[in-house]
Amino acid sequence: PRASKAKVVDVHTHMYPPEYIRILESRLTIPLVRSFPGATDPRLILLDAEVPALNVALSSGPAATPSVLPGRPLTRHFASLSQKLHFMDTHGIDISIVSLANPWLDFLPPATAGPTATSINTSFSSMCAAHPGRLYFFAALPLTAPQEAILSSIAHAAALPYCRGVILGTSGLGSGLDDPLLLPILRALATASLPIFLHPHYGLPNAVFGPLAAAGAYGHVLPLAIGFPVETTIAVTRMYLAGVFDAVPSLRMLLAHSGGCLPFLAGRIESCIVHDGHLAVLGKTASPPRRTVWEVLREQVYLDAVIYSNVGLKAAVQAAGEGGAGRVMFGTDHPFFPPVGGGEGEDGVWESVELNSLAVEGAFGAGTPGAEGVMGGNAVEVFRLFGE
Ligand code: 5CU
Repeated sequence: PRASKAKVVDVHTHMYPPEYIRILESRLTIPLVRSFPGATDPRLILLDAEVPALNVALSSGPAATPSVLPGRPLTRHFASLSQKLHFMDTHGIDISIVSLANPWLDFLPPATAGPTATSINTSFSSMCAAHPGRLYFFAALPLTAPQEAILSSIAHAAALPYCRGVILGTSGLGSGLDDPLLLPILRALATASLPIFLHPHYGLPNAVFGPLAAAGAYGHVLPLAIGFPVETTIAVTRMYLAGVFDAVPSLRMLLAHSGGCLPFLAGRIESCIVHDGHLAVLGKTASPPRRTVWEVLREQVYLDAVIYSNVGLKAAVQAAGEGGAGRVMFGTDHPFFPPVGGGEGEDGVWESVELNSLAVEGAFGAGTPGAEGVMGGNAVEVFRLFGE
């Protein structure tokens, strides 16, 4: 038991409701779930980088056990509410803001995306209602559906009592988050006071990682450690360059993985803008009136603390500016990054969680106001987690 009474809040924690798993089980292309002979759990295959291993596994025939299993095990942690609560109890987490994991509803046909969003968001809402004060959620949006369906889904989510925002990937309506056609959606979210939890999925093209990666030599390290954060960095920089933050000044975003590389690269992005001859001709470099990247980060952006080291965490806090510790929030990424080996180890303490809480202690000192804010106090205030 912790000595401190300060709440611990996990803002980055995922689930796939059973109906979502059923959709994945019915699919022939990624994202999909497949069982292989000899594997304890079915495999969850999500990322483009996992397709070469999937193809090798499928080519060995339905009765053969592949030498390398593609994707990751679909453990009981992905869909089970009791497992989520057990995980929270094991790690001293008082409150979780749960979200559908990637790739959300991005792959659904336009006709089914809207009804699926309604059904999945209602499931999340019912889960939260069964544990009032312990669970809240970020809703998923049917981004492949027509605009009216997306706007109705936002209205539906905003009316659900435990909804505290929406989770989005970087694809937007298909052309990214700097797409002018997305502005009505972003405005509707801002008007409904629903912040966006921005999370990567698409990473970088496999070719960037090279043939050895495609042959499986480096496991999942490159797409997860580099592809994901770079994707987030590019998506937010595109939004900044397109003037999205100025067009929707009340929009608020929580960026996964401490904003990817943004805390480290914001200075370079700024300098590249200031020194860009083309932007100068367009009158887009002078500040003011331009809000700098730093200003936008400090005014419209929150960062999670899922960065696994106090070096990255300190950069995130500094990027968030004076009082920046108030804009950074603890997360676990459960059920991803379980202890390797599976089995009973998954019911104990996860090293991936400890690395993140140790990073907070290392950056602020255990039990300090800064640490307590990052571990939970900030999320309670920002996401209004007051127990209703
Ligand atoms: O391990 C992974 O691939 C992932 C993922 O897909 N999504 C996520 O949130 N974390 C890890």
